[in-house]
Amino acid sequence: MIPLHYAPDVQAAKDAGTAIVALESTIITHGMPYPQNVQTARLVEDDIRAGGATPATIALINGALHIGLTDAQLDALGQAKNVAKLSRADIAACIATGGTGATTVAATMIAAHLADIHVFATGGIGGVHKGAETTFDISADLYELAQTPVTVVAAGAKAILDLEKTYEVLETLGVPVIAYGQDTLPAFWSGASNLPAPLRMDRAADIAAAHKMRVAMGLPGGQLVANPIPQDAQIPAETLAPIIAQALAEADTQGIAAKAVTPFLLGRIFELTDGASLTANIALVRNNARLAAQIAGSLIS
Ligand code: PSU
Ligand code: MN
Repeated sequence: MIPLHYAPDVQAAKDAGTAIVALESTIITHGMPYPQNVQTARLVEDDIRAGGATPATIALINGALHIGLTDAQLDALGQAKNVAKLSRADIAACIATGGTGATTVAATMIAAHLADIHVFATGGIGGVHKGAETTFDISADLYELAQTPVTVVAAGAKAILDLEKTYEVLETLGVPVIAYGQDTLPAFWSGASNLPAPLRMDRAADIAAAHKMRVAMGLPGGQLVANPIPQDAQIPAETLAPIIAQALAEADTQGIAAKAVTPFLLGRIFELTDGASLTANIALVRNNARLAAQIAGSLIS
């Protein structure tokens, strides 16, 4: 038996058949500093409620997969040090041994699917790291999108990545990448990249219809909805480029590898931008939560 624990409001939404949006916890434990991480997690949950859906933040606590966290659980997770970062490779072992950990995009998709939740909002997915031709560092998030039927709303892949290679891999894996309301793919902290979007949709209802059609056709996997950061919150890509380059160079010099790469880069970019990257990250996650609530609403109507 899989130890799935539903928060009371999530259970009530499941029973009533109303809209639910899943949220991940690695962004809380490894993506943002305390206390902004917990504050943001609560704001994002409120945004989803304001959009007419029920938020379900997912984490593993003492071997139980929690679908929806209490305020106390959220706060404890946000303050905890050395929390495990759980992806597809780790999640079953961690449950089986009674562990505690935060779920990445990949692990959150797995948990959301087990909980029969179809829409999930986050900041930016993992992808192909720069230099992957030597490191082979490609996020498990991409392969999860290819096999687990959850629509993930993100501001695209994080701009610390090789975006061109990331979208090539998604195309190879047959993952629909839908830019919301524009013809180019967004670039996380920046509204647009120079990459054309494979698909564009302007209405949440169309995204929901495409999700349903994939299920009806028996196509495995989910969809990536690439939702640009609100214009007034974005940081121009030219401003960020030298900062990202510096953070990448430092990661290389310090031998940062595997799971530590993304948290290290986000942390350094936060420091090098005097917190501006975090402000933008908060704005884009909230924007994704609002769109995800609309998609989840469209899916049930
Ligand atoms: N979105 C954010 N910040 C984050 C993440 C997403 O705004 O920190 C997390 C997600 O959990 C994603 C992970 O799955 O970063 C990517 O990690 P990696 O590159 O090691 O696969
Ligand atoms: Mn990696």
